[in-house]
Amino acid sequence: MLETSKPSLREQQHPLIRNLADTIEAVWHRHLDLSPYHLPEELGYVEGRLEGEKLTIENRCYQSPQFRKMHLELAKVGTMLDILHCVMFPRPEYALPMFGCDLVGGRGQISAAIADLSPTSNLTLPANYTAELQALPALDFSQPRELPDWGDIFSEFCIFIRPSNPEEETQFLSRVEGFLEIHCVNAKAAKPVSAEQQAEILQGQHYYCTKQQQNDKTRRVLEKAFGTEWAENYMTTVLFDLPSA
Ligand code: BLA
Repeated sequence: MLETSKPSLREQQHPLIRNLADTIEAVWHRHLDLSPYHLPEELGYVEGRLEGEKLTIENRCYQSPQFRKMHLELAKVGTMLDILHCVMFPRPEYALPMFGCDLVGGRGQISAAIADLSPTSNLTLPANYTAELQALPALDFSQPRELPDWGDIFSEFCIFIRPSNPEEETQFLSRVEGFLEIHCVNAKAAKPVSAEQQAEILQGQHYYCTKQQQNDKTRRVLEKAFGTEWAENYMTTVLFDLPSA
């Protein structure tokens, strides 16, 4: 049975995070044949302390015939920090990009909103993805943000902004929904690839995860609350685990 009750953290999050979490799960349920994906027992729900505030992490994880792991994480640090993190890891037998999304905010304001469909082979997206992503309406955000050095994994369609008003929040939300619709529909139509191509896709996923593990801002939050070793383990086994060959 799939867990259908809403977790408690969601109601306490910034409205954009709450709405995006609901949207992501709605698109997943609409298109994909979901079954549970079991995280290590002790890492589904985690509590720690960061600068005197309670850090709570709530994970939802699914899999489907096309996706090895679909991870939606909500985290909250007292009233300081609200976080949504989501990654869809395709099974390596399909030439599909990685969907990734991160929202970070606090005190009523989202400071970072990022979403992308990132390539896993030759640093280019499949042609049908490129065509469909190009056909989405052009967007104009007033506060674009600059990608960090490790951000070479992201595609030309990556959005990284600080939303500056409710209209921009809505635009961001609908763009993520657009990404997910394109992704789920294409994933369902995807055919398994040759063993040779699988090896290349696995390598692409490895590269993506290795780069994401270099995000010091994520690491620092986790280290401060749970310690260096725990943070390393969490980043490499829960957030960005490398698929086994
Ligand atoms: C940025 N991620 C951040 C920031 C924090 C976190 C505090 C800085 C916010 C800011 O600069 O305004 C923290 N993110 C977390 C934590 C978790 C998390 C603690 O997910 C999990 C528990 N990050 C991802 C994914 C992407 C991503 C999937 O997890 C992209 C698809 C990107 N986050 C991302 C990027 C930055 C960021 C690019 C900016 C990094 C920088 O400016 O150096």
